[in-house]
Amino acid sequence: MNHTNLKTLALFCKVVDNFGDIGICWRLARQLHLEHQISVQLWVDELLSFQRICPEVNPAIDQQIIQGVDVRFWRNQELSFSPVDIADIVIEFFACDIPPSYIQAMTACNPKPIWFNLEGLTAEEWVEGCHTLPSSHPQLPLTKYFFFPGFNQRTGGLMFEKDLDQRRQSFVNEVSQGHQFLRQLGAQEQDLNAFKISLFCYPHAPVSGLLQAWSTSETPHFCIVPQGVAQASIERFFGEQANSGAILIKGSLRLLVIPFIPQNDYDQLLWACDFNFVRGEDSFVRAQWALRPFVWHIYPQDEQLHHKKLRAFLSTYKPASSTFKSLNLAWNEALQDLDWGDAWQQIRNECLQIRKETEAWQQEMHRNGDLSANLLKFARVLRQKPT
Ligand code: TRH
Repeated sequence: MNHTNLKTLALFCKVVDNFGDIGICWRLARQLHLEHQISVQLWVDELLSFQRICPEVNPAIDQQIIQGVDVRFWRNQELSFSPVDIADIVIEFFACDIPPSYIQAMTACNPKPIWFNLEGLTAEEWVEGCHTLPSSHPQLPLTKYFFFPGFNQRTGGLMFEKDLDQRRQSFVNEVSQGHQFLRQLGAQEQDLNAFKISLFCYPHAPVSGLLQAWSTSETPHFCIVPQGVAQASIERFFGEQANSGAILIKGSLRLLVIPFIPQNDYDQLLWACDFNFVRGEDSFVRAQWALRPFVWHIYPQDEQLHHKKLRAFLSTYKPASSTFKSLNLAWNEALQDLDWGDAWQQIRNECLQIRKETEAWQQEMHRNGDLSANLLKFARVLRQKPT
């Protein structure tokens, strides 16, 4: 038997909240299947959120093949498994507890599956010491390995598809393609030449200062917001309802509310805009691949832990603009009293420079290797190790 022959993988995803958990797992599952010919089972405990980012998902069925990935509804912890069901590689995302019967069946496999806990992304230094660390099961003869995404070679890197940059480049080189994409979302002709912004943030983002800056700007601004995002703040600012399809207008600002769009389309939205507001983990990484300036709304944590994470990222990230840093800090309430109008004017002047520096950042990140390839490489090393 060829012990390096790892062909099957089970990825367990608990949707804790929002879309990042399934967003990341779906991306990883597709990439492992498409680029590495791995047969992937994706176990998800909540199919409705999945359907929002992938409309092919039918939330009413327990097992379906989507884009080559075997999607299974993770109904409960009582699901029963035997050794033949167990994949060569098992990933639990964000330390979700996989079903006890699955773990029990893992012990009966020979060789035992390679078991990972895929963790969340942070630029903090401590992850370098924890990445790939083994953790023995307290009772069973099984070892689980921590795998951390990250921004340098001492981590698992970031996810990027092989053809991503080529797809992005052909999209941005063909201006009409971007315009056509925006028209389909509901943009009108005058919006296509405005300064285009996509807005994806948590409800507590201090949106009004920026809406004010855009509406009083000397140049036209066009903002695209998925329905439900910052809805209360937007409605307060415009004094109108912000339902899907609405175009809200104030001064130089036109704001279009769109429905949630499929994950691949969301990439195109990032490419089609001049500036992106992103959040969480997955859209934050995709904004970096879009090579546009962005502002990151980090997922809030107790005791302001997220401010530490934000600062760690800002000191790692290549573009040196101090306005970029202030905007990101203020957007996350880690900096008070920012003059949004001045800061916006300033960042607009720096956009070209930031774009250039972002390209260098992207090349550096790509040199760390793609997360899915790094994970498989490490799994193969583990499989060759004598047990
Ligand atoms: O939705 P998020 O805030 O997700 C998460 C979760 O809160 C998670 O629990 C937490 O651990 C993590 O953040 C840090 O943001 P994120 O990560 O950007 O995920 C959003 C996903 O939704 C991403 O894959 C892009 C996708 N998306 C679409 O497919 N269509 C859309 O219209 C939009 C706006 C996003």
